[in-house]
Amino acid sequence: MAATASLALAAALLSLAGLSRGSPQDGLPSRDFPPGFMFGAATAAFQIEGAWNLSGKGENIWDRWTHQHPEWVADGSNADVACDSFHRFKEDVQALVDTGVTMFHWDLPQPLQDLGGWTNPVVADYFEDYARILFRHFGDRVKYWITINEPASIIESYANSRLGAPGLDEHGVADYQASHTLLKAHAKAYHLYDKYFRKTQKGRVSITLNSAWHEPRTNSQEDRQAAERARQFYFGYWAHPIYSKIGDYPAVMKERIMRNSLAEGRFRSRLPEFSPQWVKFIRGTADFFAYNHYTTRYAASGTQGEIPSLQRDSGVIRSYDPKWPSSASSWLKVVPWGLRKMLNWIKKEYGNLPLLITENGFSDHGGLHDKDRINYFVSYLQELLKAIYIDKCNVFGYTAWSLVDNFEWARGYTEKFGIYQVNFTDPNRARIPKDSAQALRKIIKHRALVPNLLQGEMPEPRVVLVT
Ligand code: GBH
Repeated sequence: MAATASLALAAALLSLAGLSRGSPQDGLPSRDFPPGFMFGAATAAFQIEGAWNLSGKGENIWDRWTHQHPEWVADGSNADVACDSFHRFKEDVQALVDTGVTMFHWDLPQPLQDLGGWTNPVVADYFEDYARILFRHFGDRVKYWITINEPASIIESYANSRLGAPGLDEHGVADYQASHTLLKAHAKAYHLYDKYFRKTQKGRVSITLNSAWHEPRTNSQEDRQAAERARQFYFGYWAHPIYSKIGDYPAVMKERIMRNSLAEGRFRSRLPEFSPQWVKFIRGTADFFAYNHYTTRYAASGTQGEIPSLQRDSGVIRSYDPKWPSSASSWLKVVPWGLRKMLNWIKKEYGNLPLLITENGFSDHGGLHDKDRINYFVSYLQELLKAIYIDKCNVFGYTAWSLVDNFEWARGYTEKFGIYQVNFTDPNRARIPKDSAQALRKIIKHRALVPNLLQGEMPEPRVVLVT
């Protein structure tokens, strides 16, 4: 009796978690990824390389921020050595299943920050020069280019010093100015490629945007409108200038920021304006959609945040459902269905451009038997397959974050995202595959969400997936 009950429980868990092939409850038309679907695992230079002052490398804004303010990093650490990938890159490349190169993942050279960083429009020209060098030297091999990773995250550190480099507290002002230059820089790099490199190198160029899915907190009309405003302020902010038919920042942002700015006694909006020429120059500068997705937040109508700030301008209060399972990162709750909703919203809003998921992953505090991470990948990939087969979202690839445990920005080494463990006290920085690396290897090898990824180590009920 006990045995039957636990078998039944196991079967129920399996089908809840969608881990048994062909289970009718999981709502998946197919567990196979479409032909040509691309898989990968990602990481970022500053987070792994170390060698901060070797080989002619100059100081960047994250070197400065971590050295000047170790107290702003959760464990007082820095990335001077990190995973030492500068010396161990061969191992890491071997571990990579597929790769592209992102040009800029937050490590702006300090001398450019001394000129104002992204608030200074001249930095867009320097970025174009940098892009030219990369296209020239690597363009024969790199076919998928990402200009900038998560501009929405970059500008957070112009608004709140504790979130990262450059560590400014100019919320509602410098963050908006920085966004203007970031969009211009991206567009310049895109046009440069178009004009001089595309014909011979035949690659594709995009920019990685990120946002949580914003779900209305209640079903009231106010909250539903607030959720839509949140989508515009946190995502449309970047996507609308590039992917919409008319270009430019979303109308709701322009209106609300102008209104608040005038009410503060200013003579113009804190959100800079693009000339019609710039609107045209920026619109359409992506050959595919690149998107980082981790989590979901609730959005409710209300006024919160410092005066002035993006949050206050948005008129949205964001929160989590206490029922959503946690990770080691306070902001990262496990809400797989949010991915599917977001992919559908992107499709409705901007058309069904081919889309690459450039990051998706889960943090814990370490350990090789990372069941919760496997659960995260499986449950998000299930929602991805539903988006592909049921909703016809045009997703052509998926990249897991992260290849190796690494320097997690303001969280130091306290939150681990890797599918490979790195021993940070070992001078050799030995890498060991976690269970999640094996699980992903199976998925990629079979190009399918194969069953029994957790077989032999059935999850206790507490790790049952929320679907
Ligand atoms: C990605 O950003 C980054 O691209 C990557 O480098 C990083 O390692 C990975 O996430 C894991 O964190 O402290 O509540 O204000 C994900 C989006 C945006 C999430 C900034 C954390 C700060 C949230 N990130 N956000 S909070």
